[in-house]
Amino acid sequence: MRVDIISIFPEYFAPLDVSLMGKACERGILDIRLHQLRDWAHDVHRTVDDTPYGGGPGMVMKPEIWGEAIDAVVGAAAAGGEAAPEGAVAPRMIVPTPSGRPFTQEVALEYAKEPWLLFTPARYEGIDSRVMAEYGSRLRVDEVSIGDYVLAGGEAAVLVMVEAVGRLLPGVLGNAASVADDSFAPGTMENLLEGPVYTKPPTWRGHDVPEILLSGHHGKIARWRRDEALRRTAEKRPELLARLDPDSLDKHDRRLLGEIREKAGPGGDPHAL
Ligand code: JAH
Repeated sequence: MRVDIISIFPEYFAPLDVSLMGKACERGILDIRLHQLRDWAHDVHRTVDDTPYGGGPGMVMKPEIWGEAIDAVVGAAAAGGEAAPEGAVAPRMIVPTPSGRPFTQEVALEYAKEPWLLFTPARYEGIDSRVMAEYGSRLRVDEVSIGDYVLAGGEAAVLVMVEAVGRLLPGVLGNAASVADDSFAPGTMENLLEGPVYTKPPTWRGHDVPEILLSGHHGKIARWRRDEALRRTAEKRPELLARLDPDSLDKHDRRLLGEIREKAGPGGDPHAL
């Protein structure tokens, strides 16, 4: 997968050379290309921002600079100056913003199927909206939020998304099964949190590893893990439980959820199933 990132802080992305993402880059599974937005500025000060129309605090990123930068990065391939990734004419463009659609595991899986992503993280109050309008009719543009808080800019959100997508690419994780067992993974873990995990020693500072995990009974262990996932989700994320597909629940699941609901009583969480 090719990933282009246009930012006034390309150095912010140094962590992508570390650990799993670094390995994916070395192996050629991920081809990350960083671009300094200011390279497309017009003045000696390399200005990328201006005051907002209608007044108000802060500054807004100028559309012309972004337009020339995106045209250069995307068009270099289209113009034949440089090869686009196999089968890709144009990238999917992703703009992090608190007002975007929520980034979820489902979105990460969708992005993992793309041959080419272009991230355009903003600073200040954001990018002049006409940039998203212009490229919305030329590329597929997603305005995406990684959570309900405001950052100083979109760069940290890009790091989060590249890591969430990158680990899903074929050959990046050693064990493909771990992706299916992840919290939120579509299928049996959809809308569920993973339960607790343990390693050696069997007793540490008086805390024991649950006996079932030492038993070697793989069927019973799988059932226990599922119970723990349901309990933990009910405890920490009751609004997720409400979104569980009833068809995805077996009779053990239903019985356990019944018990959990009984304990919560009529004054239990109103969002719970
Ligand atoms: C802040 C541009 N969803 C998290 C998120 C994403 C982007 C931004 N903040 C939070 C942001 C300032 C300027 C983008």
